[in-house]
Amino acid sequence: MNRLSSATLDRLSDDVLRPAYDRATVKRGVVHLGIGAFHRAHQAVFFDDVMNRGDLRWGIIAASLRSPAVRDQMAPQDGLYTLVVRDGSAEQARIVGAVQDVIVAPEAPRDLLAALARPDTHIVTLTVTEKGYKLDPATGALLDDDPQLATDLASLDAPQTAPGYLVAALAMRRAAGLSPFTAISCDNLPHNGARLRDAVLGLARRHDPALAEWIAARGAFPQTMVDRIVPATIDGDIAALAARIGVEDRAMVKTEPFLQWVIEDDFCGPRPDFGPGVQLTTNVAPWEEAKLRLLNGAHSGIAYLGGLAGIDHVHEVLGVPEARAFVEALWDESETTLSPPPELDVAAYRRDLMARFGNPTLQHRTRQIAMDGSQKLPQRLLAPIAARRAAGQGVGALSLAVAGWIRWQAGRDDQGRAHMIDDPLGPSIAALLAPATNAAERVEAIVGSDLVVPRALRDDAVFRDALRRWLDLLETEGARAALRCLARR
Ligand code: CS2
Repeated sequence: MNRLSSATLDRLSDDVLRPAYDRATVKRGVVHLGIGAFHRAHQAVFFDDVMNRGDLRWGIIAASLRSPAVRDQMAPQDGLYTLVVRDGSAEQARIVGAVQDVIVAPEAPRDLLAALARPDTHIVTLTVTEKGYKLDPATGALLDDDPQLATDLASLDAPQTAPGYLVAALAMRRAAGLSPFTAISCDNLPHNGARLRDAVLGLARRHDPALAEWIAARGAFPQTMVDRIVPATIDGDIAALAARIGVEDRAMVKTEPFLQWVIEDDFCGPRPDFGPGVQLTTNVAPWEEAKLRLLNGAHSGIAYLGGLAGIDHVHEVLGVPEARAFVEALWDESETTLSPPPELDVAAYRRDLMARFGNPTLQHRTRQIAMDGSQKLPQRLLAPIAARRAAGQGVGALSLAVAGWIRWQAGRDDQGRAHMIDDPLGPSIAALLAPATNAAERVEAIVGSDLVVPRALRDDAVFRDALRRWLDLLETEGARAALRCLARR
């Protein structure tokens, strides 16, 4: 079967939407670091929308910082891919034309630096996942002992990290008399703009304090809240799409209809008129906190408890009444720690979230969400736990989710099926847990170290006791029993 490409665009079935602009005349105003499925289903779609409306400055040069896989999928397709939006019953297919080129950074570091340093590059977006910022998840300090960061601290000739690329390119821009670009973190980190700025300035300072000052004075790192559920594509998705549209697309992404981007209105250069779906605001933090603690917090709880119960997909977990009750209980707890923006109706948001999680056509795997737990737990679960404990409140459901994460580290679910621990701190966590012989000792090992759990919670007896009881129950009777126990309370 033919591949999707510029040459085969006109062979697609009529119901497939395609770019309304001439891709050959597009300027490349955006560089994206970390081209995974999320970028293709989120930021790239907004830039595609802008160009469909006629402003052609916002083509994207995207980069993979590690693997050639996405370039190998997209290059034979001239950067084209299909966005498949599934609402639970019907699906809509749209060809996105915004990505003009994909660079594999380790193969061509100079090309990526040149792209970042081009005068036309006004915006740099990043989806490098929580661990890509090279900051300690518990303290936020630059991870001096990270081997890739150590390389970038020594030299920026061929950067290894996202902050390394930004610093090296900003130095080139400064030397060429250009302005900095606006660097927009699109990862699920609290204060993601400030974190990116910290990482960039921290690294720049170690190389050239004057450069750091220039970036601090002239650059911009707006904070953002990004939201769209984008499950990893599986082979069956590619085959089903090929049967439907008549060409094969190995770079397709599947997603839900929901799409939201809240961006702090702090740009140091040109920006597009983003249009619907993007909110520009002065205060992103309350949006971000609500999304991290409600959507992502529940997601992590669902991933560990559902995964332990041997359930493969999010919507199937929510088919278990006790699991739904657990999600509601977790939200009841987290909600009290929020200061939601006036425009956010939390009750409606919770109802919508439950419906989004229940979308049966997304096939969102619990194991996908379970990865990188050490990087996710602090903002999703441990921060609301700390806030509730500081107010003297209970943390029953939130600590069940954390106990689920500890149990997950054993590498087997309740049926004994093995899973990988895909986490940059996996080996350190395994080393912490190795000497422990029972649930109480495992909790002591995790809570007593500052690897993931913040210090404020170290001596909190209520939190420790809750964790100990849940972990014991998870180890002896399993996740379904623990969920039933929570539902009876
Ligand atoms: C998920 C997120 O994998 C995960 O950790 O919680 O990717 C989630 O789907 C998105 O943040 C939704 O906006």
